[in-house]
Amino acid sequence: MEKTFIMVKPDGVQRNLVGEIVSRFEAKGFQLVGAKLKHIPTELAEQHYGEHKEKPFFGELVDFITSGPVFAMVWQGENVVKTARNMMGKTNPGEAAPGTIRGDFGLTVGKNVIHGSDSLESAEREINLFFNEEDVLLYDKQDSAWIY
Ligand code: RTP
Ligand code: MG
Repeated sequence: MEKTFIMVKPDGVQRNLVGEIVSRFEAKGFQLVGAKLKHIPTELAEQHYGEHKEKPFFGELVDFITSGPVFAMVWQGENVVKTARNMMGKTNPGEAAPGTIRGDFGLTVGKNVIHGSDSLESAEREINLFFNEEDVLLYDKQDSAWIY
């Protein structure tokens, strides 16, 4: 089953948006299979955003993403990579549609609340950067006495 890497950025954690964002992915029907609060070391931030290392905003991006804890997650479900990107909205919150996470909660491109993998290849790379294999839990939804 397809998986993607989603992360509430430091601004989202500071603004108490973790629960709201988790709720949106749960309500959509995706399954949470990995999660942790993490203060990203600079080296990991530079690896994660390696594709942007020549961009003028790279230093600012790394400073921001390492400025406080992020909430890193792995979500699973059909077409989750693309659907999650749609739920996040455009990179610049000023252009992101209302109803999307960035459209509803973001103001500036530098602090846009959430990260999500942009392809299947990125998802695999990013999940491996942030999670050990044993910390991604594959489990069935159970129809048992304790779900009510
Ligand atoms: P992300 O990787 O964080 O999920 O965002 P994205 O795919 O929508 O956008 P991407 O092009 O990968 O850019 C990564 C992050 O860099 C910051 N950025 N700043 N100042 C600027 O012009 C600028 N452009 C991009 C954003 O915070 C973006 O999320
Ligand atoms: Mg990106």
